[in-house]
Amino acid sequence: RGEISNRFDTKVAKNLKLDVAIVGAGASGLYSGYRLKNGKDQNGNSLDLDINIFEMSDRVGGRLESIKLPGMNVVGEIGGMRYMTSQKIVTSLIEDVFATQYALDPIPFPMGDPDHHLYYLRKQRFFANRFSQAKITGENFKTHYEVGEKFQGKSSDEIFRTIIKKVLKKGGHSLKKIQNSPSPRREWNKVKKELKYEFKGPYKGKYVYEIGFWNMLKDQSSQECYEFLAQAGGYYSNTINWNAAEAMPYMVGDFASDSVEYKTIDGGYDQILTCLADDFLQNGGKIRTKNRLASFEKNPDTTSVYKYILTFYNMESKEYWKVDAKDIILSMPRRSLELLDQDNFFFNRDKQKALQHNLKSVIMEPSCKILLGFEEPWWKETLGAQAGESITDLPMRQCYYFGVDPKNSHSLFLSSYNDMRTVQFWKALDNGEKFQTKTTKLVKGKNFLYPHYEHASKMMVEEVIKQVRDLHGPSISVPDPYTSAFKDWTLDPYGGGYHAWKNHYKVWEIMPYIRQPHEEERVFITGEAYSDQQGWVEGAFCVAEHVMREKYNLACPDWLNEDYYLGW
Ligand code: LYS
Repeated sequence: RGEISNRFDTKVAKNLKLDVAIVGAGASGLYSGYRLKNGKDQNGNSLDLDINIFEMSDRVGGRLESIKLPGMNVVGEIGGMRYMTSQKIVTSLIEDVFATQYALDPIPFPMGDPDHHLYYLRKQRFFANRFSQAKITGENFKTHYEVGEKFQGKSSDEIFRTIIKKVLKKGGHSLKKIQNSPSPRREWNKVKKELKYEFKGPYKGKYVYEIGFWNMLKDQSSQECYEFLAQAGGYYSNTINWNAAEAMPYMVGDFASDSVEYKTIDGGYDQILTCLADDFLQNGGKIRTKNRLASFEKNPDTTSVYKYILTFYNMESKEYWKVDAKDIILSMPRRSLELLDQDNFFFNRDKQKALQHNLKSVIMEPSCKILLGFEEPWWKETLGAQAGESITDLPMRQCYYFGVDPKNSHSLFLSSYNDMRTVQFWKALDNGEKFQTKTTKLVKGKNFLYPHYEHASKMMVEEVIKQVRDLHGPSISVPDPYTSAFKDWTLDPYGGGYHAWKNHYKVWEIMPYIRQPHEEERVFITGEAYSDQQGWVEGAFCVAEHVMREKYNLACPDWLNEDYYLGW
């Protein structure tokens, strides 16, 4: 992985003329490059195009970033960390295409055992199995939330499912039927369009996509029950007031589902993207890092086949330079798009009202992670946890008991995975003295920082450890960590760790619109942000695959089932 960056170009290249300029070397940009170079048209022929991928940072991978902390051979994920086996593009690439080509090793992403995971909500500490156990013993387990008689004793996952089933039923649909259909996602998309909210009250007769998920949850339960759902669910992003119709399959297909299989790649999830990059380079593509797109214009020479001129800022030479291209694929999230020149022909804020309106159809969701390294996996003996997570309403929100180096005891702990409003809590601590890596029996030298990722501040580590101790309670002693890493995906150019559709917008219209906002222009937009699997690599891949089929006439790759549903 270290060496792939040696094959990136960072310099200004004069008189560059391209068939396709892809901007952004994250999941959707790399996938687009890979498919354009590797794919075949309907007649089985390669496209033979000149393609460059431009990237403003010095690395590829976007919001996937696997790092190695000192003193352990366990890889830490500071960004996206897993996939679901129901997601066929990412799964086939990892387990089929690249498993042979690059010897990728897909491994389970274990969620551990709820008998050994904790909840700490409103100062009440209990094991995650408490709800299911109470059912066996007949106890009507009461949390510190007045969720009401109807929902008391139910876990947040159960309540989500109960509410979603009920709304579907009243609208004339059945969750079972959707989930048992050959393509639940295709079926959901039909339902999302037509489902009406048929309950008495302020939302009666509205389409579900017109209301927010918070609106719906509160209406179906109470504000107090909503608080329970938001906090016990681990992610604030899942319960903000986003598009209720989009939220329904999102919740039952993943977070509130009991049959999800998560996996990752041994040695780091970002290898899925470095493999795409490597294949693209091997097939003659170029990746130009440290080049930031500033703007793009139409070629004043209207007879030229190179319809567009892109202006890049080269971070090394600190100069602007120009590239001619026939097509542009903007593979970037909302914030990155909005950082581009908003006065050019494409974005023009006075003239391109539809695009400007539609770009705002998604909410950018702040999120950050704090990783800690420990000399011992303290959670194993005291808590009995092998993997998986504990959840709290404290600003750390979710922690994950990650791997232990098989050769020694140094262990990785995701001490905070949090999103939306809690990110501000940590942001304020992201300054001052850094937490220095300490000498251990395996880490030599003293007080040093590793250069290739950001460390947490001393203050942040002290605060997060305090919360971790609070969550685990007095009977579990949590030692001091020896090293840390911190990543806030809210910062530019990302604007957030992931995205969510706003209510009211007709997602089935926006998705195809965003892929090619102006019919007469070959400027495409791809990425997770405007996908129907937001917060997942698969979302980015599906949108890019759509562009490959619709705009480049590529045939379905032989490793993917022709019927696999790519979404709207
Ligand atoms: N895919 C992400 C995860 O597994 C979830 C993002 C949640 C966004 N609402 O944690």
